[in-house]
Amino acid sequence: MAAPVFVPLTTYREFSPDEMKSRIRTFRDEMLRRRTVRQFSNRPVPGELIEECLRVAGSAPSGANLQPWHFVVVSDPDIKHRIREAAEREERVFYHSRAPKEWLEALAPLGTDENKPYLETAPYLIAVFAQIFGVTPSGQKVKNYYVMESVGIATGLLVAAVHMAGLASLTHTPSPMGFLNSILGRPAHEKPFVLLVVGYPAQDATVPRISKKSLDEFASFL
Ligand code: IYR
Repeated sequence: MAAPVFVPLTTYREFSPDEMKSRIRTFRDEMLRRRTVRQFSNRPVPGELIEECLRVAGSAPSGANLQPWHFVVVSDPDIKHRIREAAEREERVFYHSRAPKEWLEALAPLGTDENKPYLETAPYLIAVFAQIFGVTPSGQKVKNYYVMESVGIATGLLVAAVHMAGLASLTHTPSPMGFLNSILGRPAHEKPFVLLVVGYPAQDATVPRISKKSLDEFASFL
């Protein structure tokens, strides 16, 4: 059993109450401008920006700090084409037979359908995988904990980072997503979590007129 090693907390920064308010309001305003986008430009994005965004995602807290995630960054046009073909194949079945009427009704305000051209237009697709268990270099299985919670937090940080970098994203979840393992060569113990489409929005991009719940609708204070 590894004994814990403690070091002083040197990274914490305290701010005055005024600074605290101003910082969080700036962040709030920034994040409230974020919109999920479904029309992307093919304008290139520096790969370095994507790497920095992934570093933010990799800072997420995780169960027993096991960091049970893997991100595959796809910019290769052939691979993007294969992902689009496979996703559209699944989505056709979803929209035309698998999805219950209630689900299609919930989606109606978003105007989504089985056509996913952005999977080829956007410069980057980031496939997020959840490692149901880990594997040591010698091939031994290691149990992971709170995998979905951990990967969800990392993905949330990634979405925020992409927005802060001045890019747009779409959290896409073709269902089922098993095809991502075969196309991207990931092992069976990694479960596809989300496919994040990243790039500049198309110049004429539109977004559905939807709103977010107000604080009193989604929080209670006791
Ligand atoms: N995966 C489908 C359907 C879809 C489902 C949900 I829940 C959404 O918030 C949006 C879409 C698609 O990508 O079209």
